[in-house]
Amino acid sequence: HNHYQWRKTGPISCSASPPVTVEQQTSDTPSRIGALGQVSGVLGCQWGDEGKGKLVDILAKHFDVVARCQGGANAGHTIYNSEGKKFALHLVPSGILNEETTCVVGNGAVVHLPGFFKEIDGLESNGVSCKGRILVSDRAHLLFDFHQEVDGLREAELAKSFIGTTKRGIGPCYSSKVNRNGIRVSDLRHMDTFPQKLDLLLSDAASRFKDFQYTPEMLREEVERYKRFAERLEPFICDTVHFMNESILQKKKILVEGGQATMLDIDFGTYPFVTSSSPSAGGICTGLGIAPRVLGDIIGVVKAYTTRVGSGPFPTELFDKTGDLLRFSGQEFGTTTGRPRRCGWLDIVALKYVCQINGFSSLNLTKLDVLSDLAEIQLGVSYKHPNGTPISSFPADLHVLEQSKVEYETMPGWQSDISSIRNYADLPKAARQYVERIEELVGVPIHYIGIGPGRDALIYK
Ligand code: 2SA
Ligand code: GDP
Ligand code: MG
Repeated sequence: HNHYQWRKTGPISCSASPPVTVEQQTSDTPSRIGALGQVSGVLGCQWGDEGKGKLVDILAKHFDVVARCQGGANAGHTIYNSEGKKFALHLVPSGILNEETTCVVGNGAVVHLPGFFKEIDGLESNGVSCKGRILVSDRAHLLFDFHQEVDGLREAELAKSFIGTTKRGIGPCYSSKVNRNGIRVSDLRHMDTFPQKLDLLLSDAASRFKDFQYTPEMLREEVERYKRFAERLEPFICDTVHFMNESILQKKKILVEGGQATMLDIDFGTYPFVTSSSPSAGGICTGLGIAPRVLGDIIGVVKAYTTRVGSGPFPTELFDKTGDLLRFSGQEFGTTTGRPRRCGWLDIVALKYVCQINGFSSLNLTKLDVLSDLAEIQLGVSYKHPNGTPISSFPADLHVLEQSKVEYETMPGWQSDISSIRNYADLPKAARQYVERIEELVGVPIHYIGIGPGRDALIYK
């Protein structure tokens, strides 16, 4: 069929107009997925690692394009194919396992080319064909090894107040972008001026950090390396703003995959303990060059409890055996760095704030199975100021946040294995009560419930 052939005709050209082919809804498709807006998004509601990758992988077969709009290889999205084989993706969108999907790395993302090629080689050697299926924006900024080194130096300089970054160079690369001396993918087409630009960036870093070693030899080597990368990247480079907008005109279905989450957003997160991009709904438009009015459904992904990796406030954090149990049962270790994740109860105050910012059409509650062993489950429903007054919205002031006391509602647990249940009605009553209480508190329907890491472990509500 046309759609398939378009994908198989070799590297995608940005200027060619592919045929209009919105995938037909098959009989086994829950009608809800078929009805998702032409341009839909999947965004994280907490501090990341909610299971966005899994939902994107599941939805991908109903979309023509899956696009990343922000972040870089700090993201870690773990997905499993139908044979149960595990893949950990970083910059490559989680649509890649669905062979008919075109994957876009948008202008808002930052690209570390050595890491990108390594990721592609890993996928290819595991039987996932990437050729002609990934488009990288010519406007995206390049993240160099030196950005990663600077990330480490900045963290060391912060000493005890370090952010706990992934040390993937994200903050320093976005700093270069905002400083207006960053280097973009399109600059790889001008190797004559590239050395000069890179020299400016490296000299800048050397004058700022005394431990940053910089020699003319380093510049020469890096330029030679990037000449080879430029050649290898050429077939991937695309004016993705044009591609996205043409795809919209051609009625293609587009799914945007968020990295990190709103509580790590540079504007809305627990600043400065945040990432340097906009993982909330606004980032979709700025990171892809598409208009707000084309956005259809935005699905928020929220874990049935909370995790956070890195420093910063976490009001519902557990420091006891229950926290350890969640970490162990939920396998809460960083996909990119392997760091143990901090664990705690679901924070409804933070979730309501995130729902306001993003205007989610529905939620995917994930990892409900991880709570199965607990006799009781707590829901953080409100914060109280140290002076006793209730706090009506999520505070910007980290001092207020740190001093405020969380008030909990206690819900009964279900203490039975729910991982093989596929119908909402078959869930134990206490599990349904938990789901419905969350819906009631935040006012957004939960349409998807995760009860295991596998592709099929999803309940449609
Ligand atoms: P950065 O590296 O500058 O973006 O770090 C700034 C903060 O953002 C957090 N951050 C993340 N939090 C959760 N998951 C992320 N991805 C990986 C994963 C993390 C890992 O999927 O597990 O492997 O450690 C991610 N990326 C950034 C980070 O922890 C800082 O708090
Ligand atoms: P992302 O960054 O939001 O894509 O999430 P990560 O992949 O970093 O972390 C989520 C982890 O939970 C992954 O290891 C997933 O395989 C796993 N996972 C996702 N959904 C579920 C679920 O419903 N139940 C269980 N037990 N694991 C899940
Ligand atoms: Mg992750």
